[in-house]
Amino acid sequence: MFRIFRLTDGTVPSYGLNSMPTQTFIPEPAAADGLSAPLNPDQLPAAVEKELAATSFIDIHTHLFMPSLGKLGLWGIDELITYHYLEAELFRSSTITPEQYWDLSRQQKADTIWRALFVETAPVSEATRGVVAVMHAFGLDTGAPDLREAREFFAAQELRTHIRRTFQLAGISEAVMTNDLLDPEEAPLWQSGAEGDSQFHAVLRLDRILNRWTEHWPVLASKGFAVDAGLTGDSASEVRRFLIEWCVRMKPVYMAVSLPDTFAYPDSGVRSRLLAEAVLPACREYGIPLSLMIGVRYQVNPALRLAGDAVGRADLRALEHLCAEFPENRFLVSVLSRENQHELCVYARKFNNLMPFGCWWFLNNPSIVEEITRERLEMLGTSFIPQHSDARVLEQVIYKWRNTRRTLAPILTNSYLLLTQDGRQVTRPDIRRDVTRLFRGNFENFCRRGAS
Ligand code: RAT
Ligand code: ZN
Repeated sequence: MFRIFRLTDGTVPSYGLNSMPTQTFIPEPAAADGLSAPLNPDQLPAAVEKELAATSFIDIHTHLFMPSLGKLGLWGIDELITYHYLEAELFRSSTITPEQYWDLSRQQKADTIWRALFVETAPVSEATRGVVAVMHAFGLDTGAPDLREAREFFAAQELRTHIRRTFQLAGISEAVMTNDLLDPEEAPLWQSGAEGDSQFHAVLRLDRILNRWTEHWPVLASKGFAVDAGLTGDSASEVRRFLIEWCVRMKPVYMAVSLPDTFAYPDSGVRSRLLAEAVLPACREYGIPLSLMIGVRYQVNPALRLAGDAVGRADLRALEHLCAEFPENRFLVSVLSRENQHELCVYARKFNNLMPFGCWWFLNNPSIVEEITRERLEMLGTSFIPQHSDARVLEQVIYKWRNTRRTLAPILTNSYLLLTQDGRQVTRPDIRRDVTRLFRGNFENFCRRGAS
């Protein structure tokens, strides 16, 4: 059974996954109606599709926000069309310059993208096809000459009802947010007691602290924490105190950071010291994992703003050192470079405090998801988390999860087919157990493991 996590003062935080009922998604016992009969090879595809459709997933990394965080939560057609994945595609299909584009209003931007990527050309890229799938899910005209009908539809929705319907269409029960404790817009909302929501879990995102300490340490200092640029004196333990204070406030299910392709650990920089002396001790104290998303080449084209980042191959020995040096910590890890995927699987075989997750950002295309997922199943069985949506706009979860189910169905089917050919029978409850483990149980158990 799961242990209950206590803070150093002996109190038990009532945060997300600690308070989740542990039995909710245990597969039903085999029924006497033949459901547990061995499946023939030709029954496997439909059985896998059915179990994938029937299981409600946990979306373990998004940029969505619970309703009490107000305007931070993006939704609706103009936000969908101006997703930064589509902005990057616009500049390839239009003569508009980034400078001209940034000067437009939100609606003018969406109109420009709609015209260039949906009217004047077939929307066959993954991100454009996603918009089509979302519009279709809501019964909107996917070939419309303009966005009038779609705007009217979204303007008529009541947010909380719309969130419930969207999650249902996506087949997810919960979404994990990305909460920046140093964001001047977001932090005050938490400080004034933003109302929790059982469909959303918080995550303490540490990019500003770990990647841009020189710029951000004065914010901590201004809040009364004795820190300085060089991390001298009590600085590290003060950062740790700051993080625990935010854990108690936000009740995060994990802490997280996105890291460059040049990420190294250990090194002589301030980030290594912050990790070893503040972040990892705080994760241990609060009993939660640290998520490392490694491999971004930040702002290779700053004119594109959010769309201006690229990818680089990382040296995953940093991960090896962290997993070995901190066996009491758990690491949820996604790597952005296709070339790093195999090494990640090998490290996961060496360290059970490492949980690979997702096919992140530029990897979230069927051809690459297929390759990565097959590799993970072959090397790790079902002991990984295949996907997260990374949705920035609410309705994106519909297409991202639909695509994940569609891509994964034949891959899982093929694994079971090979298994039956090798002499092991497969039943529907077997498939249900595995799908539940991949898309819920592995995350729930990994987050709870540190609770003491
Ligand atoms: O996928 C994205 O939207 C990226 O821009 C990043 O936000 C990335 O997912 C991250 O969490 O840093
Ligand atoms: Zn993200």
